[in-house]
Amino acid sequence: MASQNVADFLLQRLRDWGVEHVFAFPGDGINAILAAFGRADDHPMFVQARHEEMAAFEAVGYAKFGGGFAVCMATSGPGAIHLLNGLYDAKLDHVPVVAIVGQTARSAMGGSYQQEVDLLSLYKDVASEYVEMVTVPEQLPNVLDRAIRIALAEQAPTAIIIPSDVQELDYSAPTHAFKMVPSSLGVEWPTVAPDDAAIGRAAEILNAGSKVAMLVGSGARGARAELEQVADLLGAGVAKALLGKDVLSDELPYVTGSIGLLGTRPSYELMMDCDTLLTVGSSFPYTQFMPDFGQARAVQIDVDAKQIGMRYPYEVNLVGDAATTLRALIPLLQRKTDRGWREDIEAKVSRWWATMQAEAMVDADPVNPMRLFAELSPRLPQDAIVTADSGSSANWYARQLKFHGDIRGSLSGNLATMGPGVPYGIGAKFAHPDRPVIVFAGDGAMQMNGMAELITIKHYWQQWTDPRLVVAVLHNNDLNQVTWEMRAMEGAPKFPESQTLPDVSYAGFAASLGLRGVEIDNPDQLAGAWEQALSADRPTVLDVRTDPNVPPIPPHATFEQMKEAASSILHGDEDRWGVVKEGVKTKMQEFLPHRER
Ligand SMILES: Cc1ncc(C[n+]2csc(CCOP(=O)(O)OP(=O)(O)O)c2C)c(N)n1
Ligand SMILES: [Mg+2]
Repeated sequence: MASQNVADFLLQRLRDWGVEHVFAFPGDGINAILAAFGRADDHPMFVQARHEEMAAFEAVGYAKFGGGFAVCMATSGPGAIHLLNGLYDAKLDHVPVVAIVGQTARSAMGGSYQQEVDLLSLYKDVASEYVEMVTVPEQLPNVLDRAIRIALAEQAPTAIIIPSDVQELDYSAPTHAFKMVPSSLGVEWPTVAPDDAAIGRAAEILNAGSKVAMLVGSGARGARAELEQVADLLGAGVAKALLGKDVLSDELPYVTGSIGLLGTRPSYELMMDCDTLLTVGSSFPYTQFMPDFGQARAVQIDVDAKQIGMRYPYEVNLVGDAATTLRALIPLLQRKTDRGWREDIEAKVSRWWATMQAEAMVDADPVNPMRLFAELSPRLPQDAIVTADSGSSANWYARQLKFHGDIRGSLSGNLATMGPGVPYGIGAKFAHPDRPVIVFAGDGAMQMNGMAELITIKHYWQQWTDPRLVVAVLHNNDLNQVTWEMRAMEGAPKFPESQTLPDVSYAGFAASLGLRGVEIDNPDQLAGAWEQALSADRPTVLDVRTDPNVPPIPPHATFEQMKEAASSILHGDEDRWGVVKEGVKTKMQEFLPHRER
């Protein structure tokens, strides 16, 4: 057998771990690995992004929707630096991503050499769970295997750095000798079962309450039946953290939807009025949307002891797998006989959905962005995967879309970075080429990253068994989410120099790539546009002229606060901002009646 170099072994080991795709961009720091991809007939597949940050986002999307871990790769220096934002997205949302990066040759290291960056120091924070440089071949299996196992065990990004000359060395395995560290493949995970006594104490608290609220997050994924049973026994309402939007169906009448600034009024009231709180698999950070201290007795369930016990003064912090822990709890729970609390929640939820529908139907200039989402909602395929970028679309994703069935959805929850919408969609397509994927992205996010990644879509879509990938662009010529944050939090008017975007035709750009590009400037086009995009034979870009004056009203805003906000916008520097303010004020007043209570 021809001798195998380190790069060949690296790819061999990735294949042994079942890795099918590597999201990457080339450079001479990884040239030997590229050559190895060639010798291996592109197995695993080298998925070429336009930019290393996009490669990292694609890996995050792939792991979020595909399960397991994902691999991204970049060259030394600039390539490794470009990966960082995507890797931080993985770190903050607890996603296992293994980054493999090149480094200058060992002979040059420490010589202030071209493209030489101290990558161990640079990656120390983002890959704090594990980052290691491979300097001799015998190290490789152990370092790679650990990077993978630790990424999975800690649900975190890890990184391995391989100097370019090491990649070219003949591979030699660790031997049965002093200072050699052999390694093996695979890992079998335990089910983390809760402690019996703690389950008893948790049940006592949950049985004692009469107004139970549940808060579920992405850590509760896979525990759908158990959550439904517990909610039924406790007569509880269930609010969902943004990353857990797909863990429980919005068709259940007691599911109050998203929580927080992007959340719903029934979730807000659920938390404000409850006397008992059960949190499962969520570390939703915003205390002001949680019950007041001393108001509720609370129990938290989380599989990760490092994440438990924060955010609220919980009485019992139960470490355990969500489904297993809930199953242990169920026999000890007494069914609440008074269903008044539950009935009240259900009435609020049904009123709220009607409010959302009414808000989506308010006329705007030209298209109300909420209507874009509202028209999709009833047309969402049962197996759809939905992503949203950071921007105003995150509000409408959270509030307007009714998830049900096996629909999956995600966004950059904790880093809240701009730019992952389209690359997450691409990652989703590689993880599930047979499922339709829908991306919502602002025009700012498209100009930052999304347009370049449409080129990646052009490059690969014909390989996907289901060609449906819809990118809906909220074309408002504004960095709208920040414009609204400035209005609401700074009381400041829009500053066009920072907020207004140059006008670009997203449909035209898509068409130039051979994708479907559809311009929409009339809300009556939306229904048909979704239907066509969801039955098209290729990816579609919906270029929707949305109105930047439609306010993302927070769930807890009262009618009075809304009126005040509208008037404070009006009483600024008329000369410069008058036209915009007039439009905003009128629009806000149109929304007020729907929030009156
Ligand atoms: C990398 C990065 N830069 C800046 C921000 C701050 N930010 C959050 S949303 C937003 C505006 C997004 O604008 P756009 O994509 O056009 O969406 P819109 O809100 O207009 O729908 C900005 C600048 C961020 N979250 N991430
Ligand atoms: Mg915008």
